[in-house]
Amino acid sequence: MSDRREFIKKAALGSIGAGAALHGVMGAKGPVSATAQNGTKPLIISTWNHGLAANDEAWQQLKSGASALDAIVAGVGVSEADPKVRSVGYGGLPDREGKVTLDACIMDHKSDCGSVSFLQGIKHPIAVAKKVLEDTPHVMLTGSGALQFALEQGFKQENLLTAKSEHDWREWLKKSKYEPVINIENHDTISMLVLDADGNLSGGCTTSGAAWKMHGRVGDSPIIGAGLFLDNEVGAAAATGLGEAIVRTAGSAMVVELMRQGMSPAEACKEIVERIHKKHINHKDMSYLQVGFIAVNKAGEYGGYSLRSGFNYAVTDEGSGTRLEDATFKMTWEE
Ligand code: SD4
Repeated sequence: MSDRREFIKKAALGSIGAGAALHGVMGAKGPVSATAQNGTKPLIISTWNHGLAANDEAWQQLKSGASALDAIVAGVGVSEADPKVRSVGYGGLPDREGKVTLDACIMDHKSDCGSVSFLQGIKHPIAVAKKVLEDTPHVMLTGSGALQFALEQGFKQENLLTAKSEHDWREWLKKSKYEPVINIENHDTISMLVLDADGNLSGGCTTSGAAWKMHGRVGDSPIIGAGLFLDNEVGAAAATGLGEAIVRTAGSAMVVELMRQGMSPAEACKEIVERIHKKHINHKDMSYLQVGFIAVNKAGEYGGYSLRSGFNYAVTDEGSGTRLEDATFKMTWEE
């Protein structure tokens, strides 16, 4: 049987028994009253509404027999190439020196991972991260070393600062005030989690990071355990939001550990958001703090939760296709 037919057969089997999807109280403030879950395989979940196009591409790739990692690279690659997505890849908002610097990582079901950080001039950092995973003895390459590796691998160096992003940077320069309000100006890091037809987990994450950051700043997104983590025995989690807060708390790794202890994906995301909130109540970052997590477990249950309102994620499965779901959140921006 061809890979493609095998995939379709497994996908069809996976959808049997999905039954009534128990979706949580989405877009609502307060506790997670029901676990968002579906239970089908394969399943793709990614952050923010540009995850819709990314999921569709990744889904098509899976359907044509691509590996989960190739599906992730192609899927989040749609956001990386889209200049309208202002916090990923080409067209991403630059740092305070007008440089677009990119962070990305990828991880597979064997816990192999690859990551690039502070990479400039390469439109698809997620593809370079995959090369780090496959073709080096390392997990992470950064800055000029990551660029050198990318060029050696045949990636093309190009200018990623669009006229629009340059214009916005010049406007920002007039005041040069750093206000990293992730949910308003900066909300587009794409993190994608895949549960494939075989029940294996993988994930990827790619971003131009917080706009107007200091030159050289690296966020959570390329850091395994912070922006992305998975354990194929348990589940996968990924983050968006203020990277500093996610790194301080090893956010995604903690979500996975809570799922290991029996929490549902939605409960685990909520617990870690609560923890991050508690640790930041008197912190200088609190006034603009936003963090959000998505998670999926081995059974195909998934969920998401954010500190503040406005976070959503795209979900794709066989039974319901691709849709956008609003995450439950703890508080509004006014609180
Ligand atoms: C960062 N976590 O570099 C990224 C930004 C982000 O939604 O996720 N924005 O801090």
